[in-house]
Amino acid sequence: MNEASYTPAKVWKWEKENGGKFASTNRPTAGPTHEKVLPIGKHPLQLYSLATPNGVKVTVLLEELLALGHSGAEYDAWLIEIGDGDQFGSGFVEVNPNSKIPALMDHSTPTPTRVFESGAILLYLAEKFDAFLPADPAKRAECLSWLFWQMGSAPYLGGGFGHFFSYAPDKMEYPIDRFAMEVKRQMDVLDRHLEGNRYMCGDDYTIADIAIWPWYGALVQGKLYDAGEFLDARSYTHLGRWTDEIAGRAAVQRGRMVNRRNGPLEEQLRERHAASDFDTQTQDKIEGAAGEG
Ligand SMILES: N[C@@H](CCC(=O)N[C@@H](CS)C(=O)NCC(=O)O)C(=O)O
Repeated sequence: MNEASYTPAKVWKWEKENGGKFASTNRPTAGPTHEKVLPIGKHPLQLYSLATPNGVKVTVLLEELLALGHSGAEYDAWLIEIGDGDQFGSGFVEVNPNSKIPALMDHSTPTPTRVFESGAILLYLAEKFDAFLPADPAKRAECLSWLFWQMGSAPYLGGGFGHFFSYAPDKMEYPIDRFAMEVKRQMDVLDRHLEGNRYMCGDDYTIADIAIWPWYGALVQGKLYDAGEFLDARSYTHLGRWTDEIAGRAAVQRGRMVNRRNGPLEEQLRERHAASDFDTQTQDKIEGAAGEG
């Protein structure tokens, strides 16, 4: 496809073979494509997810809640393979009609409660356990402002910059340039704010940090779209300081392993059903045991 020669048709039609990563799963319609019942484990919270930045937000918060001693935050994390279309199974669509991970079912309520959209899940869990969300109205407003800033901003980073820089079949200057400019502006917003604040909402680590770190922290660490150098991400030094501090938290290190399908095998805990799984069920151990048999 040559961007300069493209004239849109009068009415858009779905060309299934438009190329690019995810071309086989992306489609212009909603609803289930096949029947599939979701598994339910023994814990109150059932998470259906994958360790993309949006998925990692939730597993980090759950691990942080457990680290604080909230045993009600025990969870089963089931793997949803979005590349295989699991998000279009009937059971998943019942939990999230928008067919995107992460999706959560809370079985501790009188009737099970479904929650979808990572921001809604973070807020639901923070309110349920009264943690990582300030009680003071002004601080709470600041925290929610940054939480919703992330929800509105990350699509320009992922769906805009990431898509055209990394996934599109051709490298096209116009969209890459436009979205790189916006992502650099967003990093500057964060950098200026973090110059005077330890965390996004001041002295306390909150769900705003938990939402923003998996996207913008990963970018600074060079783990997202291999774009750290292109965007000169390490030049945002306050953002870098915040990134490194959060990366050092034990719960963050555990959370980013859950439902992971890429990277070193010892960092992949594809499903999580117990705290001990981090010691016994990582992919290096599972494949090692299979090799011995
Ligand atoms: N706004 C949503 C975005 C969720 C989202 O985009 N999830 C992606 C993975 S990061 C997904 O499930 N994609 C599958 C698809 O689009 O079919 C949230 O924050 O939860």
